[in-house]
Amino acid sequence: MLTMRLVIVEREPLNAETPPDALAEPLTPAELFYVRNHFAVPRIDPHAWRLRVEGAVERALELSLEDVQQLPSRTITVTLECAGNGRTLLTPTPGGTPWRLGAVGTARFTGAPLSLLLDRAGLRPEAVELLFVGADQGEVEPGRVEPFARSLPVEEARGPDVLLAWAMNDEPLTADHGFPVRLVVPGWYGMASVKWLARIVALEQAFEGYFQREHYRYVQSDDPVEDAPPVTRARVRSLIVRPADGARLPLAPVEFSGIAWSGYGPVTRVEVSIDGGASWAAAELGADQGLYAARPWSFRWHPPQPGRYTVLARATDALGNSQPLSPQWNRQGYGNNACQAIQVVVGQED
Ligand SMILES: Nc1nc2c(c(=O)[nH]1)N[C@H]1C(S)=C(S)[C@@H](COP(=O)(O)O)O[C@H]1N2
Ligand SMILES: [Mo]
Repeated sequence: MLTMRLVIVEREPLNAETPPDALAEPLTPAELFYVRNHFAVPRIDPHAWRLRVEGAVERALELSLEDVQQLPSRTITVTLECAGNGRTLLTPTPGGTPWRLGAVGTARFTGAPLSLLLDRAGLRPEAVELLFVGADQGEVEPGRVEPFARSLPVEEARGPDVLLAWAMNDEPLTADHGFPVRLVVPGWYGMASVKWLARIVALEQAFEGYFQREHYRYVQSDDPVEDAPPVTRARVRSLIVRPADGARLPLAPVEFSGIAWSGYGPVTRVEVSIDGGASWAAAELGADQGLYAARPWSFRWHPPQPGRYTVLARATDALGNSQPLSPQWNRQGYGNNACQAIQVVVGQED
């Protein structure tokens, strides 16, 4: 365990994947939880930090960290996945951070329900979106500096499970994960969970910032990016955690195990194929950590003979969404939830 490290994808700013073995545990320790940073991590003095709530509200608010921590809190176990997870498995590989399959992690997040704060501020009827602005910023195009900022429709932002989180796995947030306060939007891909939260603005029009209008869109063709559907909830997906891709196994019973999640509802079924997708058998589902947490699964297999096998896993959620066998390509490389395929070699073969 002590030897596990983040898998570095980019050093400056830090972008790194959760090591595969860490995904076998119900909770991912903060130090091993994938990091997705667009800009340098802002250094924030927790005493000077204030969260402003403004725009189309009856009462603008300004809260200290203590104020936020004194609001009634909830703790929810949430799997966060970057929308770009698995981008490098698309062909041709789109530009963008070259994620393999480790841009995902599960943690207990504690914080105040955002809806409480919105009630205190009093949203005016003109408000259509809530904008969340991070304290980090940088040049997104030559000469154009923007903070990392994302909006949510009012109905989504008011959901009871959206948190202003100040703890992760019962410890204060680390700098990389958004200290002192981040938004956590359970069920949505990670980009919605704005770190280093500085301002919340009730907007009367849809937000048109760089990370809303020009990114996080499922662009299929040469159409203008802003016309493409936005990336929202995490598509149903499973990962095979053990054995590792390429493992050599003895000719003896083996257990495949992994995790499965969906931002659209609970995972109801995981199936495994040991013949490259020709036939499927049901895996067993493990302990349920709640609606937003990845569910462990396992599958015992008796290899019939030595050889090379292609093993796939496929999850289905309560809405009937299921993973495709091959990914749906899109220009920015988001939402690749195709079934993962691994190879294992049983017996003495080379
Ligand atoms: N302020 C800010 N918030 C942010 C980001 C960022 O770069 N800046 N990245 C987003 C993206 S794309 C993801 S996937 C998640 C990653 O959260 P983590 O680094 O805690 O895993 O944070 C989101 N929130
Ligand atoms: Mo992301």
